[in-house]
Amino acid sequence: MRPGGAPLRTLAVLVVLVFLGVPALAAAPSGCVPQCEVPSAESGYVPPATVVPSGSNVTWSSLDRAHTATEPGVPASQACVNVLYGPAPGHARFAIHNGSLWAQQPLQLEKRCSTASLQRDGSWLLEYHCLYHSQMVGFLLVRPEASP
Ligand SMILES: [Cu+2]
Repeated sequence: MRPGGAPLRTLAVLVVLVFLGVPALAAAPSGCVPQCEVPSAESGYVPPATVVPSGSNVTWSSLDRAHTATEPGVPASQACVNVLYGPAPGHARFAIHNGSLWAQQPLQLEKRCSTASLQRDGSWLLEYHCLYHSQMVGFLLVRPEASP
């Protein structure tokens, strides 16, 4: 990772979240913004930032080849989310409880997202990336309210 990369990306995601998140959240407080499915390609996750209420399932789908959505900074085997997807979409459920953000993939135990950061409003921000394509970086903001 180049020096200064993380702060720049954090700034970029905040701009994205303010741009698409706030007005849309006012209109639909309990849904995903803009949606709970993240299509992606080697060029990146689309959109790079998604806002979901706690308890939501997020789906990643591929427009080209195999990708992952993986918590960075920890071994992949310990990552709270390490979704491999390609021809078939991949899924994980995100929930806030016990003072942390947790993720659960189908047929796996729920794992704590140790790299997620708590925001002032009680939301948790999780950065994720693709293990195969270093330019693919995404963000998930999980809001504390329960899913409908
Ligand atoms: Cu990839």
